[in-house]
Amino acid sequence: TDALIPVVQQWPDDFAKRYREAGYWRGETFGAMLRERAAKYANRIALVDDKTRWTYAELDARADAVAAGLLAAGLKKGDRVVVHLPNIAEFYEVVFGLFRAGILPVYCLLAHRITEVENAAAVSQAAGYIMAGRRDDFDFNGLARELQSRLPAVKHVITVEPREQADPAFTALDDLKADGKGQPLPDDHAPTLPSDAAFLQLSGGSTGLSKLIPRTHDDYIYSVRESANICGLHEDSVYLVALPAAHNFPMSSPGALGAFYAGARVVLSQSPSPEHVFAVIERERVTMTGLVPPLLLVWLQAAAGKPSHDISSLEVIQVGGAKLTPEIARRVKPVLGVKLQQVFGMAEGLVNYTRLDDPDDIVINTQGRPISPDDEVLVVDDQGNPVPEGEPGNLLTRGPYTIRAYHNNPSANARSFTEDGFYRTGDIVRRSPEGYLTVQGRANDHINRAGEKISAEEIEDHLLAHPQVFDAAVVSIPDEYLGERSCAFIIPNGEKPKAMEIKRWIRSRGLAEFKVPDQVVFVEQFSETAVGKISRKELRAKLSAQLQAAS
Ligand code: J2J
Repeated sequence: TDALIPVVQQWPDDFAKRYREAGYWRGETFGAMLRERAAKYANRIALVDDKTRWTYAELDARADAVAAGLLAAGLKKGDRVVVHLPNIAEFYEVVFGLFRAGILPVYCLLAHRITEVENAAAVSQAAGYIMAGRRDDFDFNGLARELQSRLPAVKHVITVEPREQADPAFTALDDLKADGKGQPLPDDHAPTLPSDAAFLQLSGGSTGLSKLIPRTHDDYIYSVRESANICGLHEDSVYLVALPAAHNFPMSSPGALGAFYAGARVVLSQSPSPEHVFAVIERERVTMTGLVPPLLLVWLQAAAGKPSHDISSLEVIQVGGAKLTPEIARRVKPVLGVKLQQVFGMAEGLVNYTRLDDPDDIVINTQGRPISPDDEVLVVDDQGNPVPEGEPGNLLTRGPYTIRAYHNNPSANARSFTEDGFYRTGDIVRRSPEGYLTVQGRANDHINRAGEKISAEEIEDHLLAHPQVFDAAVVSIPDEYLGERSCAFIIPNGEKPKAMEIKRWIRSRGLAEFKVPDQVVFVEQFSETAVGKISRKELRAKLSAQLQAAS
């Protein structure tokens, strides 16, 4: 029913008017955007993976077929479908098909497992789940079966595997498309509005109940279009998706969507490791990609040795998702022979870039400045008062592509947004007089493990469910390679379990592998002072400091 269609908390009228008049919101939609590119670049290659090369015309036609198939299967405009796919061409065929049908993709990371997928499906009230069947390392058919048994509302399970390999319990994408032949598209009778939500993205480090981020066509296309400009994408650019395709960074900063916007070519790699990806770069003459800092380190190592492949087509490497240290930033140009661009972004909106013509000092020492002249950035103390320029403080922001609320989550909204609509990013930054931001740390209890955000509270809750755990605190420990790693402090309940058992326990709870604690430390108590007197947050900080001092 209509009541279930996610309602986007729209920007107040005066803001919306300003954003339109400034030309940020142009009334574009993703479905129409692809149609226009297909008209202009019909026979140019849009998308490449290990087995596929699709032209813009082909991607466009495939998206239509998917849209028609989804509607013929009984899905409706406004429905939500969880998308859980690897870096394969079908990812974009499916996503654009959903956009065209007015159905909202809910993006899960490939690493997510049943618990995260179930949460995303439950909170979004999803009617469908699209996955890639049995892969080398995981059986998504099994996950789909479990999902349907827990949430019967997920009526439609679609697999992108070829028909012959598809589990007969589910609909093969080929069959879905065949069934949709000749069906009209909703554009004919209920066109997608630019102010409609295009999709729901998961907030990084969400606890049990996922925080879902609704992004409208207008606001997201603005960020994508301007990102493509800032990053210098053009028709002859070749953008490599090395990070998980569902993540906001390779999706939109400028990401695959920015590349499509610019009429460029998108190349997908199923692995970001040099052994695999350097060959792809050489073969496809890739010009640009985005990495997280730990991957950059591996690339630097591989390129400093005897490189097995010619990666000289690369012009720009972007690094974001977690803090890049100046020492490593400095090595990028000499070792890889490319320009570095730092990116500090968030799925909720605000994205900062160092500009391609910025001096080295800025590129090495800052995480960039916002996309838009109308991105409002406040750096405030814990009472909400602005700190002196250049001093560290909490980053608050609002603007033409930053959400005003999470989907259907009043308590998270009360915590995460100020009364006048600023998003509390949870990041501690310094701002230079020129408006460049340097990330200093974090105010909230996320662990940023190689760019993957982990909520301490979520892991603690799962640990507390173990019979031999009396209490647990999960903290972030600095890590030379990962940036941060996770450590679980545990007060055993009677007999002490083995650390391996604790890790196995977290896995058995159906969570992504990156959430398994890297380290487990058993303690008799957390603190000499009464535990009740300090907050969880203070406790975590204290435990982390103790462990670092001891090592
Ligand atoms: C330090 N911390 C950073 C950076 C993100 C582009 C790039 C990244 C993301 C992303 C994204 C950082 N230095 N360069 O969505 O479009 C941390 C901050 C931030 C959180 C957001 C994009 N870049 N971070 O990482 O939603 O703590 O988005 O608030 O996953 O990552 O995480 P996420």
